[in-house]
Amino acid sequence: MLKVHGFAVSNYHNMVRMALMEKGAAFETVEVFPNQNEDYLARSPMGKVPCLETPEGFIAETSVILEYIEDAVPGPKFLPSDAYGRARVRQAMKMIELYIELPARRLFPGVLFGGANPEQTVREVEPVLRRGVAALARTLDCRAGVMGDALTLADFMAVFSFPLAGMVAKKVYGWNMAAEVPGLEATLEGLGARPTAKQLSDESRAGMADFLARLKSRA
Ligand SMILES: N[C@@H](CCC(=O)N[C@@H](CS)C(=O)NCC(=O)O)C(=O)O
Repeated sequence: MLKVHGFAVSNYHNMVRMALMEKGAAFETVEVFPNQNEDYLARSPMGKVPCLETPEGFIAETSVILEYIEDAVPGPKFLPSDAYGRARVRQAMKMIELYIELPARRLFPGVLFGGANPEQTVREVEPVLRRGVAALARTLDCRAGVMGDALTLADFMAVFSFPLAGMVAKKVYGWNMAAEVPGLEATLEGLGARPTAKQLSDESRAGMADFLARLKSRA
């Protein structure tokens, strides 16, 4: 059986788990936190979370894991059947990761983890996020999903990436990021109300206190 290694508060971990849940797949979750132990590095070469344990071995990197799930797990399809449609979904996934998730993450320490964000980081991240959001406004097609009416792999990234990045942008810049992408707020609301996303968000909220205590004990 597939096993997802990660922890409940990780939005990347939840993207993977949502894809498996939406496929209707049976899988196990193994609680692991990012680490640099040799045995974990053999599974996830950067020591990051999540990684997926398959019958043939381990796979790391969320977007790659999502593609593996799409290829290997029976159930509903989350990529269009035509090459251009698939490429458009992959473009959205890459853009969400590179231009929303990664810059927003630079502000997590000050907003989510009880630390402080250096002024320079705060200054650097804003134009990057604004450019990313403007680019996504040109790219996404927000209806039931972020790339049209069908649920796609891009939705599993969007539903865990945008709300957290949006919360950070609101707190640091007083900026309602999602409002700048036509239809995105309603789409995220619909995606977030899916039983799979709701369950994972509830688990993430429930795990937050423990996670913060863990960070504090390691500081
Ligand atoms: N590029 C990785 C990023 C995953 C990632 O950054 N996960 C976080 C937890 S949410 C992590 O492991 N952080 C520890 C680190 O960056 O070393 C992916 O797509 O899976």
